[in-house]
Amino acid sequence: MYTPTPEDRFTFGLWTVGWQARDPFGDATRAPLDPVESVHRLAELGAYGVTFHDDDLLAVEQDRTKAIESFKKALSETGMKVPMATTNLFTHPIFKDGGFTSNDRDVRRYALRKVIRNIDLAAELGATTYVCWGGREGAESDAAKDVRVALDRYKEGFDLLCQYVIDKGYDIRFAVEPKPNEPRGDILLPTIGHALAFINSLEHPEMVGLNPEVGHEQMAGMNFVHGIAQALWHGKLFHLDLNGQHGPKYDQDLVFGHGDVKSAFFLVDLLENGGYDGPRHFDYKPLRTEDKEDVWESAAANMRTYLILKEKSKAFRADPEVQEALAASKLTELAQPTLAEGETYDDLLAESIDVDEVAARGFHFTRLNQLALEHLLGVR
Ligand code: GLT
Ligand code: MN
Ligand code: MN
Ligand code: MN
Repeated sequence: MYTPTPEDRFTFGLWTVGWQARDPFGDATRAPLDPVESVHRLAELGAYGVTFHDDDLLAVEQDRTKAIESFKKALSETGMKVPMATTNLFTHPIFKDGGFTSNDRDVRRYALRKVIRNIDLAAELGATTYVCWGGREGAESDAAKDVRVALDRYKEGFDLLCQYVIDKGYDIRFAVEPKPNEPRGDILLPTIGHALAFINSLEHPEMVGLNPEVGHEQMAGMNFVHGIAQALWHGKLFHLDLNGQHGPKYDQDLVFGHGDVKSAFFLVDLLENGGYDGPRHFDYKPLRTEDKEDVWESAAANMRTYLILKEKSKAFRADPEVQEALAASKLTELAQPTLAEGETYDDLLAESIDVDEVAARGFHFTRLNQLALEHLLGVR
């Protein structure tokens, strides 16, 4: 029942299962993983596809041409798709002050070349979303970065890349992935809201949207479900990174649902009913404590959890008591425009109400919340 199939459109970054678990305090606990093996194992588990950074393909084979050939072969043997690709602008020391916004102009020019080269490959593999996570775009000191000027360079980068995609005739849109901090002390475009505002100042705002990640918004103390809802409202939810996080601390990248499970429930409910039709993409890290078989257990756990929550969301919505509680909490009334068709502010101004009577009305949100919790806990 909770067995994933390609129709569920679950996708994984090659860097997730392939993470060797090197952290700031300790060495790798797992050997490098061949992308070919990842494609096969994920396909066996029922995934729809994989996503990759340019450098992920070189995990075990250093020759780019050969690496791409064997990756393509694995894709055609399994039927796995590549809906999204991205660039590694953070591992190599050259990116220590960022890629698009490094103070060093040579670095910025190199970063753009690196992205363009991988966009060609992304297009060739059929990817329609190109993610830009600017993890190194930022600073540790406010003296070290003129943010206004850095945003000029950020915009220049996106404008150039959009023009490249247009000129090549590629069917690709960009998705900005916000994150508040880590690895930089402060990262530019730290939240969904900052990124949405930035996108509006670009030459081709219609070609740029968002790739929000659960943990990144929660690190900033944000409500991820609200952020996703607003991104959908703006037509900007191009893609997303599902994982788990326990509140504002370092980026945990836990298995989906292994952090704030109640938020995960409402997120799945929103994705399934809110008009998102893109891939359900996992960006998590198998725990550093795990061995090479546990990695696949954790990959499967992401998908299984999503499917369980999807079932829970259906049952929640179908429950007559929930429907009654939703109406009692006036969710249907919120969907009604505040002014009726043809009404003006004159009609509004002419009206008077019994303020004390209206103020005394309860919204009964506790009952609704408890019903959701009981569905989630499996007692209803
Ligand atoms: C990196 C980062 C992720 C981004 C990836 C895309 S790479 O692992 O932590 O959140 O989504 O560049
Ligand atoms: Mn991510
Ligand atoms: Mn993360
Ligand atoms: Mn990550």
